[in-house]
Amino acid sequence: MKQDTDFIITLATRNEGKRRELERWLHQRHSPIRLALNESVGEIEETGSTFVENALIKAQATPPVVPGGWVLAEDSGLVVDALEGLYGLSPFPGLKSNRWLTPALRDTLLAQAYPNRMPLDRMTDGGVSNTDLCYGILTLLGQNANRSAQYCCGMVLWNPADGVAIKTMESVALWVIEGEPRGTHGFGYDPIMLLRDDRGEPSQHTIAELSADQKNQISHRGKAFQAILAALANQTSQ
Ligand code: ITT
Repeated sequence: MKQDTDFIITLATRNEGKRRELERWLHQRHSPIRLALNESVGEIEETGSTFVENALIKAQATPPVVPGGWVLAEDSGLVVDALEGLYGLSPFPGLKSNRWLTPALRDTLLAQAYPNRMPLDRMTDGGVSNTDLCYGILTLLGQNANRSAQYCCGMVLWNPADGVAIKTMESVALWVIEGEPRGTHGFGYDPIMLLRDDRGEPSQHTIAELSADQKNQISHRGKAFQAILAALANQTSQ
């Protein structure tokens, strides 16, 4: 990185939660890198068969806001071991974490289990809320004792000027709670997810009950960003 403009990386996402987490991650580390959004990019069809393939598709569909600059994209999702193969998704919900629950399926699945569930929060592109997605997973798991899960993140840093792509894939081990979603931080499935330590023991608090800094220290996204920036530093120092 030689010029000031090289410190601006264009972030290819429409998800506010992801943007907030990555900016906070850079801020905590006093990094000179700044993230910019390219507001002119609409929804990008995710047609890949892996998280990394989808991240590359998003990166390549997003022109950098700085000529010659890098573009960062990630595709992430939840994997629930006991629900493997459900609705033809392997892993489940995997690449479809944001889209597996249609409004019709939500109404069938949740009407009986949670007739008095909380009002809708942020709507996903699929027309259901993050709260619905959480209740959907809880309903499908029911009393199942196997509550093992992972967050996965495929991340790509892409330079359209020279066609270079730096790629990584990271995950963190989780455990799905029993009972009601808890916590207001983070986004997506965080209110129903506990972290697991090295011995596989679930934490006491859900990820949505952690502060932004605490989540950033352990998140799949933070781990992926760390690996990408290390590879970039390695490349630019050669
Ligand atoms: P972009 O494609 O615009 O980046 P998106 O929300 O559609 O935004 P993905 O296709 O990568 O992003 O879907 C990821 C979904 O997986 C996300 O919307 C959440 O439901 C879930 N997810 C991923 N990371 C998460 C996290 O850190 N905490 C909670 N849920 C997460």
